[in-house]
Amino acid sequence: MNAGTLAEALDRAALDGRPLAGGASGLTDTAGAYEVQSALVARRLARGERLTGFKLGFTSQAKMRQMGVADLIHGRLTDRMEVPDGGRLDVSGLIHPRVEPEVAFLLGDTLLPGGDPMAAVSAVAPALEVIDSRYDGFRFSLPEVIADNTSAAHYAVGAWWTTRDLGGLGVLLELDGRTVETGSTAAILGHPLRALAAAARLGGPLEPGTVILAGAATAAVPLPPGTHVRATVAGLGTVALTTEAVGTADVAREDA
Ligand code: OOG
Ligand code: MG
Repeated sequence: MNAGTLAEALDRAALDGRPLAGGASGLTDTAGAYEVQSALVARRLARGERLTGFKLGFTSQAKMRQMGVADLIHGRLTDRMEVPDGGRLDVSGLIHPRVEPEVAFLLGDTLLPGGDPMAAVSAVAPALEVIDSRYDGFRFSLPEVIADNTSAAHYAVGAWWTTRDLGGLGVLLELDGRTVETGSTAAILGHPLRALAAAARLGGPLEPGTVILAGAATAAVPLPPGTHVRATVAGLGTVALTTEAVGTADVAREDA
């Protein structure tokens, strides 16, 4: 399959909420996989979406273990993926969403490869990422998940702090007030600053205003409709969203 054909298939899968079979892409190299990712993101931009961010994946052992993949990956975020803190997210069109707690950097200056990456950062915040692999059963090879824009689906960012050290902060993920995952920002490459440096190296230059997700500090958990999800990062506070299933026939019938 060429890059354009696979990008179109992944785009369709996301739009229709119907997964593709993993292992069928024939993709074997990461360079080719990032070409597919670019073509996939270009399709979103052609529909009027705007780039808002850059994300890293598999920066923690917990995630690598969960997904059976052992290499750092990166993807792109757009304005359509953004959910306001405390907002509602319709998950009815998603395939099998999962949520994970993260930290986010906001760029005040252009982030360039080399130099002190923190000098480009204007603020940090707690974040939630909702991932939704376009492959059946969340089963994929490393090139396949790269091609799929690293399973990116939605994200929410809490209040921004201009001066906070992100090292070794406790992380909590709650669904409906029940703790489902706990961890530390130290799980993110030892320190989230290393994720920022990786973003500079792999994605730079990145423009001022870009949000960078450093990667999940814990494993991801399934996110059903009708769920209030909240992440807390010690010293940074919380970020939350509530899922709903607006698009389903069941809800439509209830409303009738
Ligand atoms: C890939 C996305 C990984 C993270 O934070 O590690 C990621 C996946 O798990 O499907 O976003
Ligand atoms: Mg993530």
